[in-house]
Amino acid sequence: SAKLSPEKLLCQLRDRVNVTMIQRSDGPFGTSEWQQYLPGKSLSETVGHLGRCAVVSSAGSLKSSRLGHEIDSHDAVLRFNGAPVRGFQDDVGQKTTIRLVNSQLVTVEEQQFLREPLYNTGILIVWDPAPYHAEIHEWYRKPDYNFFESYKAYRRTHPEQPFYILNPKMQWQLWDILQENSLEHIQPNPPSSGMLGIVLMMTLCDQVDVYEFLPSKRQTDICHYYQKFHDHACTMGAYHPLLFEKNLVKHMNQGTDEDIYTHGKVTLPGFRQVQC
Ligand code: NCC
Repeated sequence: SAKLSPEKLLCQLRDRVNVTMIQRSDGPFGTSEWQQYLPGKSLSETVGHLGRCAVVSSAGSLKSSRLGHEIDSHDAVLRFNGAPVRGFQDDVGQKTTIRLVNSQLVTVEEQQFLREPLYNTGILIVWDPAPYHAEIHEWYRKPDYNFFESYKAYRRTHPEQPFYILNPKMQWQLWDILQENSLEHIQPNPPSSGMLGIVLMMTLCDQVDVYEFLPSKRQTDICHYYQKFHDHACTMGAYHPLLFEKNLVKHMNQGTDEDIYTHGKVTLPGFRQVQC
């Protein structure tokens, strides 16, 4: 259903989605208090130049995939929310370079977030659903989940671990492109962590391999590879425009349909490789 050619779509994503982390110069974060909390180094300084990257969805279809070695062969691996590696290495690998978490987890599951060693590996990035194209001050006054105190508490206990806040403006820049390339009307909710993470890695890496975002032959109603919970909405979407995200990613895939079927694997170019 996508309207633009894959090449044009990649250019639109590259040129219109501004992936940045909150910095000291971002309005309400310019206070002396926030200076102590925001990381001193930029994300690109922290990660350096990345070649091949893997994005690992949390889908149940990763179970029994035995993709661990392949995933770990990448220069960097992105995981989401509370997705564990311990006990699941054979299927999802053991490397975690970046973990993208939503503000609900940081707020509602604050005690686990502050305590679980799972979160202490790699670079953390938190994102929060902002109002449609809201100005940063408006979002700061009314975040979807007020995760700021929990963020600060984590920073106090883990001052050496890089922990960024995703600038919320990219969600709606990305959503606009999803809407423009879909024939149907999309609910005005921000893209899933999965889709945000894919675009984030496209800004940092030369190549991005995404695992089980487009389901393989192992497709299942089991929501996560690490839980027994069944819900069809996990793969197809309810709150997030997940189906539209998946159509868009399928349209841009540079790998084969065979790779999707057997490995749930999609290959996307990093924006540095895209010529417009
Ligand atoms: O489930 P979640 O997502 O943490 O999954 C991370 C990303 O993996 C992709 N996914 C997941 C399951 C599945 N069967 N198919 C998939 O393609 C999606 O791209 C998804 O984004 C989120 O996006 O942040 C989400 O977070 C959870 C939950 O908040 C966290 O796991 C923390 O506990 C949401 N679930 C609930 O609120 C109940 C989920 O809707 C979205």
